[in-house]
Amino acid sequence: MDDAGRWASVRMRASWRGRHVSGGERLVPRAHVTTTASRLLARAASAGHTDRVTLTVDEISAGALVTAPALDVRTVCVADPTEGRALATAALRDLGVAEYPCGAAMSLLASGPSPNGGPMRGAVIMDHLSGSRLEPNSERGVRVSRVDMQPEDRARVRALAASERFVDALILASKVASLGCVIADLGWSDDPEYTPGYVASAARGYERFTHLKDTGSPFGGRVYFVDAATFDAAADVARLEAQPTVIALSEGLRLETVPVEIPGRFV
Ligand code: WAQ
Ligand code: MG
Repeated sequence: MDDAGRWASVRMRASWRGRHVSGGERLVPRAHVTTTASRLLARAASAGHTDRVTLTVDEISAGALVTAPALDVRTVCVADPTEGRALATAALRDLGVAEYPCGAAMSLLASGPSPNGGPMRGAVIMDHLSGSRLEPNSERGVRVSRVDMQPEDRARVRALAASERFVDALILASKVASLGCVIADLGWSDDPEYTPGYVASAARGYERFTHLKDTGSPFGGRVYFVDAATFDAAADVARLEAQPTVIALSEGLRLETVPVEIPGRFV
C-alpha cells in the first residue's frame, strides 16, 4: 500500500506497579513509524524501573490533518525568577490579560495548580478578564495532544536549539496559539532542574524567559488564557486534545535563541 501523505500517531507509556514512569507521543508520516516507535521504546528502556510498556500506533484518517504555523521565537535573558515573572506579566498585560488573572496564574503555577496542591497532567484554562477557571476537570486539566512537526522540521529546530524540551514546548504552544479563542499561554516546567518558561501568543510569538522559577521547585504548569466570549468548552477542548495538527516552519521563521547557561545544562 502507498504510504505517501499518510500519517500516524505513535504513543508510548511506561509504568511500574501501575504508576506512570515515562511517556511520549509523536505524530509522524507513516514511513517514520518504525524509527519513531523504536526511539520511544529506547526512552522507556532508559527510564528506570518499569514493568509495563505500552506502544500504540493509530492511523490518522486521510483529510483529518490540519496545519498551523510555528510561532517565532525570542529568548529574554533574565537575572532571576522575580525579573522573569515581572517581564512575563508585562507581556501578558500587553496581550490584554487583566491584572488579576496574571497574578492568579503566576501563583497557581508557583504552588501547584491542582486542587490538591500538586501538578496537573494538563493545562488550566482561564478567562483572560475575570480569572475564572474554565477547564472541564480542574484536577487533570486539558492535555494538548496530536501535534508535531514534520520530522525534517523538528530536526531543523532541534539543531538550532540544543534542547528537546524547548522544541516540544514550541510545538504545543504553536497549536494552542492557533485557536482563535486563545489570547495567551503561560508555562514553565515542573522539573526541579528546569527554570526557563514562556509566554506564547499568535500576536507576539513564543517568548522565552530564562528563569521563571527557582532551581529545586517541583511546581510548574501551563495556563491558557482565553476570551470567554468565544471559548467553546466542548469544541475547543476537543481540538486541543484530539485534532491532528502539523506545525509548519516557514522559510522565514525567526528563531532568535540566545544560548544561556542554566545550572547543569545548556539551553
Ligand atoms: N498539554 C497541556 N499541558 C501540559 C502538557 C500538554 N501536552 N504537558 C505538560 N503540561 C503541563 C502539566 O501541567 C505539567 O505539569 C506542566 O505543563 C509542565 O510540564 O525552554 O517542560 O513537560 O522554552 O515539565 C517550558 C520552557 C518547558 C521551554 C515546559 O513542561 C523552553 C515543560 P513540563
Ligand atoms: Mg515535567
